[in-house]
Amino acid sequence: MITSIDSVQLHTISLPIRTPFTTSFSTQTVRTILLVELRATIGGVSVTGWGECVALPDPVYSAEYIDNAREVLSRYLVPALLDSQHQHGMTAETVSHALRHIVGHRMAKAALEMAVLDAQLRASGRSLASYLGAVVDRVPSGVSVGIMDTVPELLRAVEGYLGAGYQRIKLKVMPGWDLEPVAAVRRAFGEIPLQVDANTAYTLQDAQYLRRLDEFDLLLIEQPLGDEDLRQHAELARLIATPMCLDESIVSAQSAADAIELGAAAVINIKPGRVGGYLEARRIHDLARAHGVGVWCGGMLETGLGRAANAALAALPGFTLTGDISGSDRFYVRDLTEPVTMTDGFVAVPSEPGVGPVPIPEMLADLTIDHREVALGSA
Ligand code: OSB
Ligand code: MG
Repeated sequence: MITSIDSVQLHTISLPIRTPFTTSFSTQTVRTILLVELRATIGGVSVTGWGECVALPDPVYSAEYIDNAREVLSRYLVPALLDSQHQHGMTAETVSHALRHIVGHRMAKAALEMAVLDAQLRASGRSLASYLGAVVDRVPSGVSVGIMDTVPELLRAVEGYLGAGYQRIKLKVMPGWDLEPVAAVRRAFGEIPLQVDANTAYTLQDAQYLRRLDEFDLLLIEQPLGDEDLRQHAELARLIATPMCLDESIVSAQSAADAIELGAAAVINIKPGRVGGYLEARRIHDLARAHGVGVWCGGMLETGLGRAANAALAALPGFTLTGDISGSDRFYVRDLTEPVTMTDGFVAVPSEPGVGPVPIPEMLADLTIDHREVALGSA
């Protein structure tokens, strides 16, 4: 039980990205990230927990965006958490319940829950991996490759990632950048594990066109249609042979259950931030596993904090597909934390207490573009 929440600070940092990362919805050249630093007293010990919010600067992947996450955290979520803590006490397991009357804002809620969970685990000396039920000490590492200006440029990038040891390549696609780059990568590199991600760029009218991807023997196609198009995804899944994987559409265990029941998802990309936190992510894992639906852990260009936490989640037994858990150097020359490294195609699952890594104070100071302490008031 958490005795008291002593302070909550919101840090916004700006991390330069090595090379621009283009998806069907945007090009990122820096990763602006909101972090939650929570100090609490637990069993007489003062501990600090860190949470990383995966929201992007603009509402182009999800409705949430960084400025709105900062606002909802300071104005609603942190006060609601304090209020609940004063009335009923609190553990990481009760955070989502304490915040349930605030509609939506799952990425902001996930960051706060992650900070509480990190603090709680640090106080008890337990790792996130052990807490979640990890069964392996390293996870296979896949890489998400952005949309490029030319096919030769893409082939050079893929060659570099394969040479570095990445075990699976995911190509970002969109209308105008789909069959040709996929065919070129297949031709150049043979039977490598390959999949594509459209980030909602198509409609069901493209079904016959998307069927032409079947000949490339892809592991899956990720989120070809809109985030609310569950029924259409089910229909598309019946029209094409490539396994259907959902990302944006899955925002909770409930939507995962619906997608599975409808036949809209043969595979699920689990992103803890998108679904409200690591605990809901584990529920989706459990549900999918019970239904024989494979899951893998997605990424949102996390710093070492979120990257290490994702590696812990991906160590659960239902994560049967290689996730987007790359080394820090996939995106960052210097990470906020000690870098997460990919070795021989694997990322190690941290065994230190809590999430594992913590921000390097000098890096945090150098990268910070906004810092505020949430007024805890007298609740
Ligand atoms: O759709 O999986 C996605 C990055 C930002 C937003 C959405 C997505 C992605 C990625 C990158 O594909 C995954 C990573 O962090 O390596
Ligand atoms: Mg995706």
